Amino acid sequence: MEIKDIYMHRCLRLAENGRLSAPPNPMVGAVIVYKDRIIGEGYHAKCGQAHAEVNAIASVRPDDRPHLQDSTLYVSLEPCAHYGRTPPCARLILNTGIPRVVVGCEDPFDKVEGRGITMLRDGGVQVTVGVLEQECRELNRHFFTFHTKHRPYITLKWASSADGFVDSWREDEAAAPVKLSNAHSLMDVHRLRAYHQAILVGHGTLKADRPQLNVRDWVGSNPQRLVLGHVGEDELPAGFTAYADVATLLQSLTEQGIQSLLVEGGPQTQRAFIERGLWDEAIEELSPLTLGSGVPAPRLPVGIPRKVTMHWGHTLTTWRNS
Ligand code: AOF
Ligand code: ZN
Repeated sequence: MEIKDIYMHRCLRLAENGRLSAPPNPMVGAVIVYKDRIIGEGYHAKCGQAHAEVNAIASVRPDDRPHLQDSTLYVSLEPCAHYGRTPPCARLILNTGIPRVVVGCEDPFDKVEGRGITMLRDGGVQVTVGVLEQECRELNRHFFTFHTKHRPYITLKWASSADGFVDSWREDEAAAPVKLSNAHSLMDVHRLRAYHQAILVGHGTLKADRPQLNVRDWVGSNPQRLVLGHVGEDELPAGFTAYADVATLLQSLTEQGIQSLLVEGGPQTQRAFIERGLWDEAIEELSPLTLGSGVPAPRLPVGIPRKVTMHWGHTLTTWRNS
């Protein structure tokens, strides 16, 4: 691993501190290096607050300030060039006199899209672009998908028995659903919820399971809770919103600036996304329980999973669609 990769790794680790509160802004980390010594670092903690570069520059101690003129700033995302909720970072870097900037990846947001890099180069800064580029894009895959595909990043998630069923056949609508998750995997589900801005089930799951769809077993705020299909006002629990179909739903979420959607519905809802190719990531939690018969789990038209992990007796399999 080259030295620039090591500093970019540090930027990525710093960036992750913003996971729960940076969205819809990206997670970004920055370090300032003077003669192989980190003299400043920062990350973007919350949408509307200071960007990573601003925090990194502010963290430099007074006795290290003169060294800024001969330092390198590493940042996991291209410094911004626009006036948004905060002023442009590229301008701040120029004003600070930092002569070298190493950028993880370009910013796909149409108000930036290379302009930050151009602004720095035009100001005489030596800019290197594309260090741990894949990792930097992967960290902000919700943000990248939203800005390049103009729709939210879609994660499908379901739990299945070892013999491939998501539930038993329930004659009685009031009967409780089979519990496939355990206490540990439930924490994982709630973490996943906290990392998404919206969450969706179908009207079937809403009626049968009465899910709360909130974040109880993890930290973070609740995603916007949505139901797919026609649901009467009187059937809709407080805090839930109903949508007619997949296309209308995605258009509305895009207009609201919602960058990530977690689909936790049953097989019918999952299929509505799978059939249209409208998904980015799918996670199946395989429980050791067997049901013998029941509602079959969804099937994906893709082969090799990206990742398989064992977690307290449950197998988590992740597929990617791109
Ligand atoms: C950076 N460093 O740490 C982040 C950046 O409304 P604002 O001012 O917060 O701008 C939001 C946009 O700025 C966001 O869409 C993305 O393009 C960029 N985020 N840029 O230089 C950062 N978080
Ligand atoms: Zn910025």
